[in-house]
Amino acid sequence: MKMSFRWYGESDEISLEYIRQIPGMEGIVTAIYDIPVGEVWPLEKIESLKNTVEKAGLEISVIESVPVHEDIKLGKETRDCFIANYQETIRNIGKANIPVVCYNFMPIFDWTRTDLAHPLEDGSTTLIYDEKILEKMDPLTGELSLPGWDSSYTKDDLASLFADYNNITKEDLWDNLTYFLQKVIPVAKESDVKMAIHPDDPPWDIFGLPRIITNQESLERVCQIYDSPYNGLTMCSGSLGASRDNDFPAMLDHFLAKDRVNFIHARNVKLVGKKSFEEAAHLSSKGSIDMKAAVEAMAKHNFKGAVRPDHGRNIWGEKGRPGYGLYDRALGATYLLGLWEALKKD
Ligand code: DNO
Repeated sequence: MKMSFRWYGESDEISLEYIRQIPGMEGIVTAIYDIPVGEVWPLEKIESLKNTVEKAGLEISVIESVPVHEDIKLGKETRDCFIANYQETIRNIGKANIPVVCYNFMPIFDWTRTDLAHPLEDGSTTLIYDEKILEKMDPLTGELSLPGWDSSYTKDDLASLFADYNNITKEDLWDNLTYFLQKVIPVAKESDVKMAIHPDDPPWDIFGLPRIITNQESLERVCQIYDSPYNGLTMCSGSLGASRDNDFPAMLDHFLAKDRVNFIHARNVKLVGKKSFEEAAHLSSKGSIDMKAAVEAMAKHNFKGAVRPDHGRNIWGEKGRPGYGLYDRALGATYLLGLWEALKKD
């Protein structure tokens, strides 16, 4: 495994220098954040990002994410132009020799939580998802502050997007994903860039919007749409593990055996209800996911790709980007590397 760390570019409060000081850290997971969704990422910008990372003694192991324009997910006529731009971005990422691109196919909202700084009894704070609170949230009227979505949407943009999705069923979304993959994977193959779809987080419908990448069956279906290692998965323990129906280590083992895992996100969640959860420290004992079993699967298949410690709590007084502070993620990396070393030595 290649231990990697997400970095939000020059605006990130955590410097590349600090990231490099985490023992065993090799890769950076990042993106270009100032290009509007749907436009081409110019090669010069990608190369300049790459140089910045390499100057700091690290390398870019994954681009997370190249976002997919809503018109593609909605299957609008305008999608062909956005897909052509996406293909061009993948070609440019290939020219810069960056091996993996992570993306998702969630309608409008990316990862969603109901509280970004929930206090824990030890004085740290964490992200939580409480089903009852989510049911009362209305993205069209309330003031939403969600961690992982494009806050540039106005209320009117949102209302018209919601109206567009009114007519979209899950099967429509599958058709639109199929159309996208049929056009993008051949280009990814030519460019030697492995695509890695991220599961929906949480893995169920929210705000009445359909979500389809939620379990083993749906990941299988993605793989079958285009049977190639270039059409692969981001196995995210926290997203998939939020559903009681998913056995994350077993799923990871399954898709590693098929050589379809191109990227891994490792974090733990504590399930506190049927559809509610708290993000936990990475240790198995702190959450509901058996992280040792997950790393065992990686070791068994000798996974060579990038793994990043996903969200951390805010600890030691750190007030960072929700989920993306330095300390708890660094502890997570160390814990994962410890498990890996022990298993590899066995
Ligand atoms: C959350 C992340 C997601 C992820 C995207 C991938 O922390 O895992 O925002 O980057 O869904 O496209």
